[in-house]
Order: sequence, then structure tokens, then C-alpha cells
Amino acid sequence: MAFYTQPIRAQNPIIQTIYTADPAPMVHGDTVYLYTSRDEDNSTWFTMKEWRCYSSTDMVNWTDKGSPLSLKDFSWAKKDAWAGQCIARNGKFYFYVPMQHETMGMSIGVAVSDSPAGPFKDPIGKPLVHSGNGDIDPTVFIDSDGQAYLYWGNPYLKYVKLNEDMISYSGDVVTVPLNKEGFHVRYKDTDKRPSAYEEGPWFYKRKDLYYMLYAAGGVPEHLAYSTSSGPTGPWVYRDTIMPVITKGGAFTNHPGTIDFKGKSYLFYHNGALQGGGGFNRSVCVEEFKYNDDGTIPRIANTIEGVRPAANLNPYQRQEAETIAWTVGVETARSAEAGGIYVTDISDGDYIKVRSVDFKKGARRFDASVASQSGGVIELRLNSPDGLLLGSCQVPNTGGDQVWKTVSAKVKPEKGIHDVYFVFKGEGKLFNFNWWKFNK
Ligand code: FUB
Repeated sequence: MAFYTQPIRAQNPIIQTIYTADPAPMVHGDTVYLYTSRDEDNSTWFTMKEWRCYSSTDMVNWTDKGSPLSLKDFSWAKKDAWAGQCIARNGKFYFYVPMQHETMGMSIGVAVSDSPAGPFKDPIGKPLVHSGNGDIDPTVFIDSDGQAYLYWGNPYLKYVKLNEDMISYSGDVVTVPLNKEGFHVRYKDTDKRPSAYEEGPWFYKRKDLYYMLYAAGGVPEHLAYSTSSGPTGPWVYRDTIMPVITKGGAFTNHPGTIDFKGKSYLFYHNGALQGGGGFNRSVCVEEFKYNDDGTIPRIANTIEGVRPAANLNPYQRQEAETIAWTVGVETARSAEAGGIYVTDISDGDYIKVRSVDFKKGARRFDASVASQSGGVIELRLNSPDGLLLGSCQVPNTGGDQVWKTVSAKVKPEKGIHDVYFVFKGEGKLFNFNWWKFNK
């Protein structure tokens, strides 16, 4: 489906195989897990059925973990798998997501997993929260004293205190006053809302300051933030973080921040992937530095995105679905492949993997492939027509789920390079599961 011809420096949007929106990054150990919602191809509304998960240890190569949760996992859900957030507690992962209830309207559900990449299950069989039809976009945070908070909403902003089990709450649903001091005024007052707060809250604490980032309005949305000295306010409006994206923007936006390997990152979405727009959005990321007083600077949206936070080790098995940039391919899951693999590969398609450290050079390339026809994987450095390290022949393996390991001799090039797997052949070529270089 979506493919994109962009300058070679392009790194945003960070996912090119499908349309993704509403980024919710989570750092767990040395890995970033990025949860997103998904815009179906050719959507003319927020037609959304599932959530997706990606992981990275370097912020530039993202491994597709598939869909850990969908509407089908909630017996009570009708439609609208919109913006969610996942958090870890006591060895489990809790994913808070909004959906249209069969009869009640928008509601927030919770799903639990033992693994950050799912699968997640609904432990309560009903909405965790239903307080009104603006119950969308949950954001979750556990404070240093162990108290967890769930904020959400559009056009209102509400919160509850979650119990330690993370699947129930105590006390009332509290509505946050959306006044000028806390959330500024709208730059366009088309719908008579009380403040610039629109939707997509992102709640966290850094040092002693609590942050509420959000999509602010009118529409098209920009990103703004407020801060507080406590988890429940009062909130003080601070500033715009990312102005309205004028070129390649979507009319919505959605913030998500992390600190990872000593740097701070803002995730957001735009409409810049080929065929993209307001209902076909794509997740992007930028690096930023907090000012000394904790304020957030203006962050520009870029095509270049971020620099690698680490290098990739080519001597370990790497998943074919670990991708910095791709043209033409899709991903799928099968039991025979043991998970996700790359598929829908045609002549001229390619996958770029960034910042691969050939410390000791390499002599052989191995790949796990399955095919009913065959083709070639060209191994190139630094561009789709860069130095040819070798060509790996893929035979007809006897079926598109009959997986075989194929090998090719390669030139012993050293140093840190971007590797391009450029696919050649006629028709639909093969499926690609993993790869590895050997010294
Ligand atoms: O993605 C569907 C909805 O659009 C989200 O829930 C809102 O925040 C907006 O991004």
C-alpha cells in the first residue's frame, strides 16, 4: 500500500508500511515501545479498528510487532479504535484505549498483557470509564508515591485515580476547569470552546513538574502544554510546542514524549506519507532539549527526523521488519514465520536499515525467505543504488510459508553504514523473515 518517494535523508514519517496515528511511546528497559492507532487505507473518517506496536533500541530502526490489540478483543466495542496509551506496573502492561460502546457511546477500556507487545486481553469485560461521549484519548501516569492517574477527554478534560490493580478506580471522575490561565484561548473560536485544550492529553512528571501536553485548537490543531506542581492541577498554560503543520499536516495532532538514552523526544503525527491526509495519518518523531527551567522549546516538524541513538549489530539475527525506511513492502504475521515478516515485495522495492556497524566486516549474508517464484536481494550500502556488497538469490522454496535460509558471499566492507535491501525480480517475489551478516 503506502509507499513514498522522498529524498534519501527522509526519516519522517517513521512507519511507511501502513498509516499510523496517535503515537504513545513507552520506554521499557533499553527499548522504546511505540503504540499507535491505525488509519485504514483510503479512510474518509477516523475509521480505525486496531492498535499497533513497534519497538526500537536506536530511535531510527523500528521493528513492527504487529497489532497487539483490536476492537475484537473487547466484547462490548462497536467501532473507533482511537488514541491510547500503555504503561508498565508490577511486571504487567496496561493499555488504556477509547472505543465506541455498542450502546453507550465513547468509553475507555483497559487491556492487560504480560508482554509489552501483547497480546492484550480485556480483564473486566466492560468499559473502565464511561462518563460522557467525549471519553476519548486516555493518558496514564504513575506518580512517585504509587498513585496512578488516568486523564482523558474531548472537549472536556477529566481524570480519575486508578487503584493499584490498574483496572479499577476510586473516587469520582473529576472535570478539570478549562480556563484561560490553565489552557489559554483558542486561536480560532469556531466552536465556542472555553480554552485552547482540544484532545490528546499526554500526562507525565519530570523532576518536580507535572506536564500536560495536548492537541490545542481550533482546527487544524497545534501542540501545546500546561504544567502544574501537583498531579491534579491547578494547571498553568505554558506555550505552543509544535505549531500547526502547514505542509503535509493532518488537521489533528497528538503528542507523546519520552526520555531515552539521554535525549528527549516528541512523537506526533502528520499526513505526509504518500496518499496521506487528515484520515490517513503517519507518526513522526523529533529530538528536543528541555530548557534549564523545565520549559519545552518550540519543536519544528522535519523530514529528517532524529539521529541514531545507537548502532545496529549486523552479526545478530535481525528481523526483516526492522525498518528505518521502506518503499513498497507490507508486513504480515504467520505461525510458520514465528511472528511478523515482510511481504508484498515487488521489483525495485527496498528496505533501508540505518547505522549498521560492520566493525569486523562481513563475508556472508544469510536470510530467511519463503517464495513460490523467487527473486534477488541486492545488498547495497548508503543508497538504493550504492555500493553492491553482494546479491542473494532467493529460489522457489515450495510455498510462501515454506521458510528456507539462503546465503550469499559479500564484500568485507567495514564501518558504519546504512544498508539497503533492494529487491529484484518479476511479479510478487518472496516473503522475508530475518537476516544476518557473518564475519
Ligand atoms: O485518531 C482518532 C482521534 O483523532 C484521536 O482519538 C484524536 O486525538 C484525534 O487524533
